[in-house]
Amino acid sequence: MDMDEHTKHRFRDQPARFLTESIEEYTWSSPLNRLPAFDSTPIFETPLVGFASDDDPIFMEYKSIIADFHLTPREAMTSYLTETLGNNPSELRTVSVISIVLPISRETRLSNRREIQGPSLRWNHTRWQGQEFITELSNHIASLLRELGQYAVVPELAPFFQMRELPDGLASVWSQRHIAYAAGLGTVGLSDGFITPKGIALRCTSVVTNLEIPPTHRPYPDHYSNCLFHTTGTCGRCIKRCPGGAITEKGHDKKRCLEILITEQKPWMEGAHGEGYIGTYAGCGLCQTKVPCEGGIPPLPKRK
Ligand code: B12
Repeated sequence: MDMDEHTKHRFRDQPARFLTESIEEYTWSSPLNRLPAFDSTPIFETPLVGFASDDDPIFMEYKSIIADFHLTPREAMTSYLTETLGNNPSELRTVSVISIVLPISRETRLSNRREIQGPSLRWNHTRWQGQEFITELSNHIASLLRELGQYAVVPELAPFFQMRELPDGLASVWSQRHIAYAAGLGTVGLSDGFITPKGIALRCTSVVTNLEIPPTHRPYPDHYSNCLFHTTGTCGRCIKRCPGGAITEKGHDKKRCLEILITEQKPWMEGAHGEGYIGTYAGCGLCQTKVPCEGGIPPLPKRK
């Protein structure tokens, strides 16, 4: 890519705006953000973009909220510099994280609303083809930052990314929802899903860079405030939507959820629900559709 002076100037002047626009433009124009089996209609709508700084104490708090192995943005960048580039990380002054939420298209949400036991074909294609697009988008933003003279790494695609087994189920060294919360993009809900102004039906990614970017304000009073069940004690619609009882008033049972995804929805992959399902599992997502938080933050009638 040949960077003209105007582009460099826009980047230096307003990095948050420049990056947000670059992410939006790539999402609107990439052929990978399209479902070939559904008339090439878009997979994701306009993304939400937020920024957080490694200086934010929340990243150290995640070491007790999640586990000690959860990486701070600085640790992710240091691993990248030493393992991938063989550089001395002492020169790192600032580390920021760019968090990107990709809302699933309305048509796909509508198709999944009609389902009661496993995902619609559109949702299944979104799970796998959507993730391919997310990989491309993440790599594109990291390359753009490198072209502009920064270091950049996509933690989920880096060699240091790992999944670990905790007593209550799987956890990764880089949790996208926790990163998105830090970057002010939303809060979690009873189902564990991340609820943003564009809803809970989404996928997300993030990029770490040594660029200084003003952090996004976190407008939410706490990490559950977008969930009706947590704020008013009402709702709980996701409890009823789960086809295998993995969600209760106590929250989300990850081990049970995994069993439903891998074992109980296996017939979907074998044609029980029609032809054309792709990937290694069908993808479910029923708790993210036909719920009040599906496409936005539900209005809160009254607080507990
Ligand atoms: C492991 C994993 C799973 C496991 C376990 C899920 C889990 N809860 O961890 C299984 C296989 C069961 C699973 C299932 C699904 N997954 Co999954 N999964 C992941 C993965 C790879 C890692 C998650 C992780 O590390 N979690 C760490 C643990 C500790 O976090 P947690 O349990 O969710 O954390 C809860 C508590 O810590 C609590 N909490 C307590 N105190 C505090 C304090 C603060 C400040 C905060 C913020 C939170 C918090 O809130 C959190 C709720 O999210 C991520 C990708 C990634 N790298 O993040 C995708 C991801 C979480 N999955 C996703 C999706 C879409 C799904 C499915 C719908 C299936 C599908 N179609 O792909 C289902 C539904 C899951 C559900 N209801 O949450 C999306 C999330 C979308 C969303 N709206 O939230 C992600 C981010 C993938 C992506 N690239 O977009 N998944």
